[in-house]
Amino acid sequence: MLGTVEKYLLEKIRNEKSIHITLVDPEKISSKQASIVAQNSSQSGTAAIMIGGSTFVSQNHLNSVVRSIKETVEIPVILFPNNITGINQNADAIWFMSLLNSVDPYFLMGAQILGAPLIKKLDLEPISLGYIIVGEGGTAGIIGKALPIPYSKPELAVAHALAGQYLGMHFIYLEGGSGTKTPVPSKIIRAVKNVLTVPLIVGGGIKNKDQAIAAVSAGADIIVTGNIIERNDATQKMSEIINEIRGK
Ligand code: 1GP
Repeated sequence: MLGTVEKYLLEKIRNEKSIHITLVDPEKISSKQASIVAQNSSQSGTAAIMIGGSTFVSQNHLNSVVRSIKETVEIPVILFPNNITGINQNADAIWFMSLLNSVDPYFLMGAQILGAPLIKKLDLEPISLGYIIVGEGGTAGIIGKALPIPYSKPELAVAHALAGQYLGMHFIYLEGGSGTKTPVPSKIIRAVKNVLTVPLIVGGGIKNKDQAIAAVSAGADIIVTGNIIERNDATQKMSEIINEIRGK
């Protein structure tokens, strides 16, 4: 049976075609700043808040970031963990993810086995996700010991995405790496979208509406932006992105 947050995301995609999620990296932000970002993002029309980064953050700090966001906004808060330390009881859901192109079994199934009992105990909603690192891959690629798929090899991205779908994953995420100069190219998004029956998430390096439109026009159902929240004109940029992708 699907959980509440997953149903909400699927329904939103059905109604709006493509949606936006804001990623908050707890390493880079105080809990007060996090609640302001969440408030602004929510007012701009983002569908949910994802919380996670690529390296370790104190669990006390993670806890206060999640709590202050939950106290501020109504939209779902979904954990985006890089390890079992990214689990927190105050969120609504967690991307239960496997890094499909990692060479380290820990990131394929090890952390998941360690974390699953705690997720059950905390009654967090797990949302199954196949995570694939493409292009430069950024810090996530290094920490996750991934063999990033070059942008020149869309067929390899397709093979990974299909494998995730055939294993029963409910969402597939093409990750270009946070802050990457070149977001995931349309060619790769289109090729992957062509074979998928589950929603496709695309993130990494999306900084403006043109890049967002390119991603959704190529088939992204969800785009994730993180780094732009650090800009002075973040709220305006985010509103532009969200308004542009609606209905595309
Ligand atoms: C990273 O895909 C996300 O996991 C978002 O990337 O920070 O570059 O927006 P940015």
